[in-house]
Amino acid sequence: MRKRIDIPKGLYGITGDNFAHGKSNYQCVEEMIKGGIKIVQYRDKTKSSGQKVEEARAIRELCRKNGVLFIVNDNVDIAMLVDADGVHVGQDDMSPADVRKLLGDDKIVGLSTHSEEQGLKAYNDMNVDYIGVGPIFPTTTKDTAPVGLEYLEFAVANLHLPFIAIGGIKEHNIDEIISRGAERVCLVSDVVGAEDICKKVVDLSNKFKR
Ligand code: TZP
Ligand code: MG
Repeated sequence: MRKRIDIPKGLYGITGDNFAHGKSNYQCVEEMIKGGIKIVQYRDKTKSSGQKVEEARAIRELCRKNGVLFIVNDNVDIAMLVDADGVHVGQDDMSPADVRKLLGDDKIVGLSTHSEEQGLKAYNDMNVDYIGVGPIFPTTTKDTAPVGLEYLEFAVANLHLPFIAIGGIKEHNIDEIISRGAERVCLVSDVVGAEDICKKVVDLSNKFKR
C-alpha cells in the first residue's frame, strides 16, 4: 500500500492575484519563496486554460529552482503538463482516486474538506496525502460557508493526516488556529494582499516557532 507523502509544516501558499494590488501570481510566489514558504498551490478561477498553463509553467520552474513543492488546483491536465508535484481538488472535482490514477503514486493529492464526515472519509482514503480544513472563518475568497473552530478541533484530535487550516485566517487570528494544534495554515488574501509579502510570510512563519 502506498504511503502518504509528507507535506511541509508551517505556511501553505496559494496564489490570488485579484488581491495582489497589480502584482502577478509569479511575482507573489517569488516574494513568498523569499519569505521561506515551502509549498505553493497555483489557484486561478478566472484565466483561460492557455493563460493558466503559461503561468503555471513559469511558477513551476521558479518553485523547482528553489526546492519548493508546487501544487495545481483543480486542473489535473495542467499539473501533468507542467510536471507539478501534485494536484488539489475539491469535493465536486475529479475524485482523489481518479486523480491518483492519472498522476501515479509519487505525486501529492490534496482534498478540500468542510465537515467531520468529509474529513473522516479522506482520512480513510490513502489516495489523499493531505486535506484542507475550512473555511474556518467567513471569507470572500471562496464561496463556502464557514465551518468554525469545532471542525478544526475535531481534525486535530481525530484526523491523523496532514491538514491545512484555511479560510478567513489573518495575522490577527492565526494564533487561535496554531494554539489549537494546527501545524499547517494557509492565508490567501492576507498574504497576497500584503504590501510586503516576503515580510508577511516571515512574520507569520515566526508564529509557528513560539
Ligand atoms: N478553501 C477553503 S477557504 C479558501 C479556500 C481556497 C479561501 C481562503 O482564502 P482567505 O483569503 O485566506 O480567506
Ligand atoms: Mg476545485
